[in-house]
Amino acid sequence: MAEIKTLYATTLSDTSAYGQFVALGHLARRYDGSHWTKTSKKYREQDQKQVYYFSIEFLPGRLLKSNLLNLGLLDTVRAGLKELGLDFETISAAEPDPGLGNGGLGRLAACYMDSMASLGIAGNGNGIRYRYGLFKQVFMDGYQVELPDDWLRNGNVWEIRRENKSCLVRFGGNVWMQPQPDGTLKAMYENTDDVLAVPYDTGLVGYHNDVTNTLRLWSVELPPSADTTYYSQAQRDRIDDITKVLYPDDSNSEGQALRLRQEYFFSSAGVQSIIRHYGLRHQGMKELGKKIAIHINDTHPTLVIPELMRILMDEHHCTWDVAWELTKSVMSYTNHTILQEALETWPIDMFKGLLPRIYQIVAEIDRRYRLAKTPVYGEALVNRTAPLGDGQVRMAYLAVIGSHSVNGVAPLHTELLKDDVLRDLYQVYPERFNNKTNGIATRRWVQLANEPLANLLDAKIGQSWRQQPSQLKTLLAYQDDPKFLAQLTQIKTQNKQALAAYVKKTLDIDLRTDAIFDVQIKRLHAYKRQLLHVLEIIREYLAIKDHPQAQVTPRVHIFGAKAAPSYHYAKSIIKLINALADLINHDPEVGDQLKVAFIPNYGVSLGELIIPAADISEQISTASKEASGTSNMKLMANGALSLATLDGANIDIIQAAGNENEYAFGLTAKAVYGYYERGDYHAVDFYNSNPELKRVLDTLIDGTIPGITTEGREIYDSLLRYNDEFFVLADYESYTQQQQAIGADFNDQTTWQQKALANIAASGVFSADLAVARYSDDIWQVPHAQVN
Ligand code: H2P
Repeated sequence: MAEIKTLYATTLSDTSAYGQFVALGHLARRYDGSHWTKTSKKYREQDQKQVYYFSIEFLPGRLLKSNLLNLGLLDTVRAGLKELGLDFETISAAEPDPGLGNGGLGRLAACYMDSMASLGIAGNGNGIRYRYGLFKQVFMDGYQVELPDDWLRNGNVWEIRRENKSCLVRFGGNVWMQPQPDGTLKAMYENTDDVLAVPYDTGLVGYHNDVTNTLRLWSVELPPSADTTYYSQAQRDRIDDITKVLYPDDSNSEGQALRLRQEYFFSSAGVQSIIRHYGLRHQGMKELGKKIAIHINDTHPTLVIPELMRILMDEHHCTWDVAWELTKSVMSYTNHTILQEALETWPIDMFKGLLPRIYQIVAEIDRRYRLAKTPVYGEALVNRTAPLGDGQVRMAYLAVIGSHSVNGVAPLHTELLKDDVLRDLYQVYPERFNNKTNGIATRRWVQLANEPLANLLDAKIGQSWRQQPSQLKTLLAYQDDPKFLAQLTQIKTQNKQALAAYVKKTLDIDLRTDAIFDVQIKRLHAYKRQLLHVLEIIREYLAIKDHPQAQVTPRVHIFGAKAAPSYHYAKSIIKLINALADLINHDPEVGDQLKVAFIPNYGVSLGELIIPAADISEQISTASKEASGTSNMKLMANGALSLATLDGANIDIIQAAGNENEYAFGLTAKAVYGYYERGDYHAVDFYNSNPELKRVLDTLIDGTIPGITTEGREIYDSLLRYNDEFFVLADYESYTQQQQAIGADFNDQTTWQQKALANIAASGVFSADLAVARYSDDIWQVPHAQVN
């Protein structure tokens, strides 16, 4: 391989897997580079409307394999390497997996970027190039310990530093408006803290269509003035901090200010670069709404609204009214959660100090909103919904007021936005609200992650499903084909073997591949209720201890989850799961009937290993709390059956695949709201009236599970003393009943695989390509390749 010689002046056999990966990465880039240039040229020549997707998180996963797949080179490269005696999978696994996100939000952004490129949409990602990814999770004595994720240590083959496209971002100082001879006002600044935003671009390769789009991530550096001005180490560190880590701890005001700086940093740099690019081809700003769409993914990038206003007014001399109409026509906003904690607000004093000009603009948006809406909707509603209120800047409200479209991510979630969380704003702007149910990139989650399944599908229904996901439903014709069902079992077993080997290697636990692989993979959060799953494991454990001779269907409970570093309760749950795993996995009486594997450091790459091996997909959030969920879709597409509450997109999954093919249970959102309204939820009543539940809960504090004295008590108290905020106990009975049904049904593999098949067949509905096509038609108004 010439590539290796050029790069390392060494031979293949002397090169590490990482070195081989870098060489292959360069090779892929060489192929893709011409597409990238051609794509930009084509967009420019055709003056195609650009979509800019702003997100504080992007979780693209490893890119080598997906780029090769999309370029149509995967099989060739694999075969070529084999001839050289090299294993592609080993090389591909040497690529660092960029952890530039936390969970569903960042992964959704990555899936949508992939779909935009694959549908030929001029889509651009805009985010932050974090120096360190989300922490690396290890367990020590069962506790989560966070280690830095130094993902850029050896450089990054995919990115290109574009120093010539850097721009300054301004913080602090004083600002005033100076009248000009021509009657306009000019914003004047003094004593500002400027930083340099430097873009790093990564090509995003479309599927078999010669399109390569751009993900632009911004990194902070000292401004050019640092060449002639002294910056102390403390000042340098303060600047470096802006793009150092994702979600700095915001439990104190310094951390909060840092997050605000991060958010303005990438919003401002992104908008500046958009306007500069637009200005290359257009005179004046008139066409902006026709040529640009800016998407605000969750509230973090909301400051793109006042930033665009600033640039239009201060730098392009638009009047307020013109700038405001343009801004609204360009902006759209997706809300991703109804949890109060995620509706960001900033103390006005902090905001004003850090972003004085932006504050003036937000204050003017606020003043005009109040002026226009008070006569129509009354003072009370306007006070509740204005961008400024209670001493805070309210980002979600600003996002709604400054956009032409606001969407939720599943039908139930959108209804809850309208009825509850954003109810007042829905009165004011009913026409802006719409639903866009989430979707997943089937390319990554089936074609790459589960190649045996993808090949079987090709053989059975042809390859068109790879581009037209609705074709998957033609699989239903094989529901009574015993040979096909047996092949599904065989593939699942093969995938379970791969996962079992990994678990053996990392955790030294032996898993039976004929056991039910019962999987819960997502952020560790009280509303996602990993705790409910834990109670079932304790129940199963006690049942085996009571009747060691009884026949049970063997089970493996698999978890993957990180807890936010300052989220104490979530960390206690991790400790509980690990302590329980320790007890069960080492109990000779339990043997291989029951195992618990908490796989550390969950992320995209581990997802690719776990999801194809799952039989059961645990989607057990308290109804109304999970906006959509996307692991539910990935697991379904790989033939797992959902054990699910009627929450988020679970409802749509159950509807698409058929209730008989899933295990639904628990309170409805309406029932949850009923408890809130009446105020009559008494967790302790469930404890007192259900002896089995009482016994299960008591194990948290009676020493049955060693090593959890404090955590056990804390969790027990959260349920009984503090009345179980997320209704775990209310759903215990219906959940454990469904778990027992699963145990019985799994023994009939033919019926089970028929259900798995129904899930795979229905999963096309949840393709990101279809979701992105809906965003394009309804919100961004951009053309795209046909998909159905
Ligand atoms: C969030 C929501 C999910 C949703 C996802 C993408 C914030 O992701 O909670 O319900 O599917 O956005 O819209 P997560 O919890 O995985 O961090």
